[in-house]
Amino acid sequence: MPFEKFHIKHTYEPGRKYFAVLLDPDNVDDSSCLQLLALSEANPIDFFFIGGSLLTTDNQAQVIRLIKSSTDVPVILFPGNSLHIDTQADGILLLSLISGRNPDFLIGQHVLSAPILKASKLAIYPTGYMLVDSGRQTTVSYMSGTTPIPYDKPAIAACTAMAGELLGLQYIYMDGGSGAREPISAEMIAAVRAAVDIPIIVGGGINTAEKAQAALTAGADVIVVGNHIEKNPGFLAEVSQIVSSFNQVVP
Ligand code: 1GP
Repeated sequence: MPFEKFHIKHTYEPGRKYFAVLLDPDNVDDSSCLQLLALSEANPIDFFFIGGSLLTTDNQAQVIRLIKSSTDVPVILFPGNSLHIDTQADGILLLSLISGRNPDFLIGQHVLSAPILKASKLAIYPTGYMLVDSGRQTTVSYMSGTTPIPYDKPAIAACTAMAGELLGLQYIYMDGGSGAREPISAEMIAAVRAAVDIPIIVGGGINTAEKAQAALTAGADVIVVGNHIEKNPGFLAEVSQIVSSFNQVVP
């Protein structure tokens, strides 16, 4: 079952919603990290995702160390490439960029990573990563040299997710890219939800309570928020509350 390698409280339950806070190691320092850790004590979150498509500092190891020494919230790598693996983390989203046609991000980086991952204790989450156009080029589309799925083409997203599921991938991550102008549409999330049975992670441009709510209502199992929490840490508490209210109605 998804996420089962984590401690029992994080065992995946269908219908339950999850909240991941994404930290880009280039954008946080010890003090902002400690502030978010304190907030996450009072306002439960399910995961810290750590990473970015381009890292320009060597801060990632320190961020992971700090989180691991302060909380038992699982730390999941969200790597831009095989250089971003850090075995201090609990797990890794092993992303195959299935919306793109760049072999390096479909299999190339994975070949480089395989021996390190196999020898590590990291929990591996094989994930079909789908970039969706958000109105402007994002770092990830540029860095990966791939064309995102058009914003208003839910059928393409649904067929791509289906193909990922049929290939054996265990999660779908729909991403508008960090700081996306618009989050992925509810229509596209619902189309992917109807097309696959595996958990769906949704991120990119979620910067209001309404947008978080809309993604969850449309069928996201996990929502990821990065940018807006970096700028406005109090948003962590807001999203935590929304996710909890969804989970209160789970039978
Ligand atoms: C980006 O999905 C993540 O890859 C989160 O996006 O930074 O816009 O919240 P934001």
